[in-house]
Amino acid sequence: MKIMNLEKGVSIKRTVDGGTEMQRQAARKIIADVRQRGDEALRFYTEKFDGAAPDSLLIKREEVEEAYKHVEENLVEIIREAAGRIRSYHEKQLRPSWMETSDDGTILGQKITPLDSVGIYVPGGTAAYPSSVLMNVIPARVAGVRRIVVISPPGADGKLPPAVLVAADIAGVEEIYKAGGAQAVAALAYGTETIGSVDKITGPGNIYVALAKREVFGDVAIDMIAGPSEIAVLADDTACPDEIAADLLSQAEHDLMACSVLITVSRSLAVDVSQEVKKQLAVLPRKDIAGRALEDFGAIYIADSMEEAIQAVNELAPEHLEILTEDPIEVLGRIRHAGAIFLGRYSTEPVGDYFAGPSHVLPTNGTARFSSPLGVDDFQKKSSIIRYSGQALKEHGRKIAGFARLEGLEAHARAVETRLDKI
Ligand code: HSO
Ligand code: ZN
Repeated sequence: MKIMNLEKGVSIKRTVDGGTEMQRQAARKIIADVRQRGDEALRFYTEKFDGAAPDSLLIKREEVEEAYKHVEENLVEIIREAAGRIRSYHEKQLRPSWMETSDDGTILGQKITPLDSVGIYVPGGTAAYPSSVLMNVIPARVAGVRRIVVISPPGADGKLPPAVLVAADIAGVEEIYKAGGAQAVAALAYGTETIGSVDKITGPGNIYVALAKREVFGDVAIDMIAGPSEIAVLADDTACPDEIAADLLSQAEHDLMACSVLITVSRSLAVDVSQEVKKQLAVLPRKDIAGRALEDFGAIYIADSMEEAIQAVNELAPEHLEILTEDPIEVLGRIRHAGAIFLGRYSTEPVGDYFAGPSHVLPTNGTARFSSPLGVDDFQKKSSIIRYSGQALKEHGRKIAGFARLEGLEAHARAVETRLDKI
């Protein structure tokens, strides 16, 4: 990995793939076709892009039962335990509706209602992660969403990976469909004969899924458009180079465009980590992906002071931040922007990917400056509650009518005044 002095902050070329005009048009065409021809179009594109012609778009209960036979029992147990931890974490995010009564009888409040239905897109191929099924479905379930649909492209054998089916079942999903790409997003957004439309679509996917999500946004809600994984490690000379190298590689193996950086105040640590990365990369099964990602988007920065290092982290606003310094809690107070923050050497990033409890669906590409991890809030919405008493309207009615006339809205003013006359 290249070692650089952190002089004027971090400079990582973040390429957000907005797709080409041709790809955008292709996504639009598929969406229009699914809107028009429904299931028939879904089957057509599934055969064309996934090479499979599933007999049924809906996964039958027997297929789920069968899937359990293909996942080792102890792994099923691990998925269950992870699900339990993710559930307990998200239960802490639940907020009650509230109402407050003032002395004059005014009641103000906020009513929280779960979304009626959500569709969770699960990518296919080597990116079909059962952990991501849990990390999307469980926050939605805890939020109280009644209908949760999972949709994922089948392999050429017409099937979904057994571990994905098992994870969906453990998370309590009863509706799973085989379809992928823009066609799956269109089906979720507008519905087909088989698939009922949903109110919100979440989950990562390839460029066509991302483009389709942008396209249907407004008719349905979507979550964030997630970019490739990122990790920033902030370390001083108390950290272990082999552990940092392993953590940088853990995210680099995700994607050719994954971004792993170390920011440190110790030159000797920088050199040691760079050597360790080389050593560990050589024996990694996904060394081609991780190696390219590190070369193109990885870097080790040496800062003059912890102050400067922290400023660089805040500029980067990384998806994952590991703080490996003598006193991580003290540093934590100075971090403003990061999706998930891991404190100390035993909190290696994969602990969060699989098990600790927070969702691993996190803001990427610097969007941690203004957005948050996926959570219960993403699957609920709020209604404001207003109840004015006669006494309250009597006291404030003239002011309200005055405000309305300031805007030239006479009917607004009169709506208030018809009542005022009767109090
Ligand atoms: N680190 C990824 C999530 C993931 N890791 C899934 C392993 N499986 C999110 O940035
Ligand atoms: Zn990961």
